[in-house]
Order: sequence, then structure tokens, then C-alpha cells
Amino acid sequence: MSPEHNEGPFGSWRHVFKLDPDRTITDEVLEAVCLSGTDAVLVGGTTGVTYDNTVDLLSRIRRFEVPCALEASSTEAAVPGFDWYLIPMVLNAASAEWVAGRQAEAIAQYGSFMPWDATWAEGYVILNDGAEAARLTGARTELTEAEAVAYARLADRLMRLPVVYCEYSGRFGDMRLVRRMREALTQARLFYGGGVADAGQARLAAEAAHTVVVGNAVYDHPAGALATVTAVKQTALL
Ligand code: 1GP
Repeated sequence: MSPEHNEGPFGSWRHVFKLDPDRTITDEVLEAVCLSGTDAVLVGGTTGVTYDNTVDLLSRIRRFEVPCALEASSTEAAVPGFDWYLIPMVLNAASAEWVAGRQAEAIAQYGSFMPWDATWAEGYVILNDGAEAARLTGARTELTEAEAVAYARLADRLMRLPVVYCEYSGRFGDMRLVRRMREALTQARLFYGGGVADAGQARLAAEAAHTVVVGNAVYDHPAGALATVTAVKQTALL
């Protein structure tokens, strides 16, 4: 099975915008994001995500046709009505709580109601020690190339996760390392997110990763963020 044909909706995703329910986005920017030609909008954030702000953002996105997935990091934001649900497992977290502990607690509580056919796990490898998610999970971010590739293989071969998420949130990462991680995969897709804020960075990320995720730039530099869609779509993997 090639990475482009794994199960789940993301087999064809090249570009994704990630929107944070805890941040303010104008109707104008939201409309531009939803009509940009991106493959999907991912809703998720590390802190301050509540049921109410998640429902609110989903209902605003639903005015458009763009597919929309929830990246569910807490039971607080378990909102029905998304097309898909992605559950992060932070593989290089300091404690098992972030790998499988919280996920098991959530399943104990909501497992009978979860839309299992629309739910997938993402194997996160967090590589920016300044990222909020790194602080929260105590992720061991100082990995050698061999260690980062080992996490990618562990997710792809041992755990058979459909997504390996190379997370540099807030900073543009090492694209050589991202590419090495992608090359190690046999069925999973490699998502890259972190500091992609203009077309040039988007092209570099799109050469390295199957799927490029753009988050902060939507809020900080909307014009640059919107330019990443075409840049990614016109770039081939190296
Ligand atoms: C965050 O990977 C995403 O989870 C995107 O990162 O916000 O830095 O674009 P940025």
C-alpha cells in the first residue's frame, strides 16, 4: 500500500489549514480560508478549547463546502458533526499519559458513542521545544535524525498509524529531517506543521511532506497563509 492510498480521508490531502477555536478569526478571513482550495480545515488547539468555541467555529465553517475534521485533544471539545475525527498520540511525550492514557480515559467515557468509522489516530512527533504542545506533554524534542526516523517507523510499521505528524508548531523546521521521516514510511502519511507563513516556505515543506499544515499564519499573516495553498499544490514531493 503506498502512502497516497492509505485508509482515511487524508490520502489526497496536500494542504490543510488548522484553525484554533480559542483564537479570533474574522468572517472575511474565514471565508477566504474556506474558499482557498485547501483540501481540508482541521479544527484544534492546545489550550482554551471548549465545547462552545468548537461548536461556534464548526458552525461558521459549515457555511462553506470545505471538508472539516476535528483534532480532538480533550473530551471537553468532543463535538459531533465534523466529517472526521483525528486523535493525537504524542509518541515522544515524557509520560504515557499523552501517548495512550488520556485517549483510553476518553474511550472509557465516550467509546460507545464515538464515530469509529470516521476516527483515526495521528502519531505526533514534536520537535520544537518552544511549542506549547511540547511544554504540555514534556516532549523530548532534541532528537537525532535516527531517533526521529525511528519514531516515524514505529508509528508506521509497529503501530500502523495512518498519519505521522511532524510538529514544529510556531517555528519552521528542518526539512531534511522531515523528508527523511517521510521516506521511512510505507503506508502512513507524513503531515508537517510549523511556521509555514508564505509561498516559499510552503514549497519547501511540500517537497518534504505529504501534507502541509498551516496554522498560526492564518491569524498573523492571512495573505501569506492564503498564498501557501497554490504553492503547495504546484509543488511535487522530492
Ligand atoms: C500546529 O502544526 C500546526 O499544530 C501548524 O503550525 O501554527 O506554526 O503553522 P503553525
